Amino acid sequence: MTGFDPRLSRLRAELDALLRRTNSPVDEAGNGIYERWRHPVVTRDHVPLEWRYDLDPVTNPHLLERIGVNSTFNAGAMAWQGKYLLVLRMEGADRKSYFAIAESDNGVDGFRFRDAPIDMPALDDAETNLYDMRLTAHEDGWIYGLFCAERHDPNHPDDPTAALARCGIARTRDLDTWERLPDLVTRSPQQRNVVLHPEFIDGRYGLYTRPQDGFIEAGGAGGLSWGLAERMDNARVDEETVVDPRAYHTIAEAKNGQGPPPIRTREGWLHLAHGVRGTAAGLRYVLYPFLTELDRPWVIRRKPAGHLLAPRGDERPGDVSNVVFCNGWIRDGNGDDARVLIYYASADTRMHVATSSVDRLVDHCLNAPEDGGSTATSASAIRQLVNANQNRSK
Ligand code: M1P
Repeated sequence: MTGFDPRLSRLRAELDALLRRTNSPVDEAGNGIYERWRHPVVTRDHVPLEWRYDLDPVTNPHLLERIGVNSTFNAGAMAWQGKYLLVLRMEGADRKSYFAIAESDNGVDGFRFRDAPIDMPALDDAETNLYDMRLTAHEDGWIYGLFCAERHDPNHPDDPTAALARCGIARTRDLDTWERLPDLVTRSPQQRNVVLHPEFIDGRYGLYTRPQDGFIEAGGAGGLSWGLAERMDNARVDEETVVDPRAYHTIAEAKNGQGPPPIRTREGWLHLAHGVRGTAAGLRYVLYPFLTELDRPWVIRRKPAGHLLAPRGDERPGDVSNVVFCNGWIRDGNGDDARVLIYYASADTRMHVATSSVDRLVDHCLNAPEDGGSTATSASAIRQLVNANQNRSK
């Protein structure tokens, strides 16, 4: 279609139809633990035209896209003023990521971006790329955003692939104006995946960390970890202890990290994490839950075997296939039956939602078998279940 006005009308109509499209749970019995929803909730096609096009027919007579969006993924999430809010990792065609907020009235469709991306202050000129924000409404009254702040590794000036990942920290009271705080200091040289616990621990801030030796490889680092900081401005964690270790022949052999901040439940803190293992086709990212003790959120009470959610069907095509990633979920209500909206990205490309409830996720954590560590124990768990079912039907 040529001509400025007809093309603009068509672009507006397509975007409008997408924003009005209703979503529905996928019509299958599923596993009972959660339901996937049919349509992705935010894609690059949801991005406002004003962000991508010069809409002046004098300076852009062919109405060409000037700034491309590659993908919209890995969103932090929270309930905010009656809306369901996502802070998305937006990746431009130039590969730089930035943060932008999209909001919905019901959490499953109709996500609309605010007028412009977040104006996040930079710490210095060397900071190159910010992404994967975890939002924590902390009991100190601030809303914190913790994210990866990446820069070229100055120790390897001749290697354009050498990168350093730190945990960037910003805070806000209104999700509009953000105050940037100094990056988290830890002993580990690479800290890409850090999540703030929502409550004080004896007056200190609890942080789920993921120390790594390299930018991609965990190296000798033990797994999803935990540390305490006295303060969040100039935050420093001197000691990290492993909460959930990486383990041979599990879904988290290569690395694992906390997803969103955990949810307080009657049975303990409910967590969602990502586990990563190597395959012939590259790294595979899946999501798994576990419960930790209420008074000691760094101590696992129970962890079911394997993954809860893994890439499937239409979730596989994209920039990095075989990846689902979650850094945002919303507890929708106070009771044990409260709905939980799990926002997950597929293939580092788009955002989806799956819905569950606190009691279903807790039930899964408490009652699905744990990983026994071998073929024999996995097969034995099934035989026990079969025997129990056979005895029940006698
Ligand atoms: O491509 C999968 C993920 O890779 C990185 O994750 P990690 O920190 O585990 O290495 C990040 O770039 C993440 O955003 C991405 O989804």
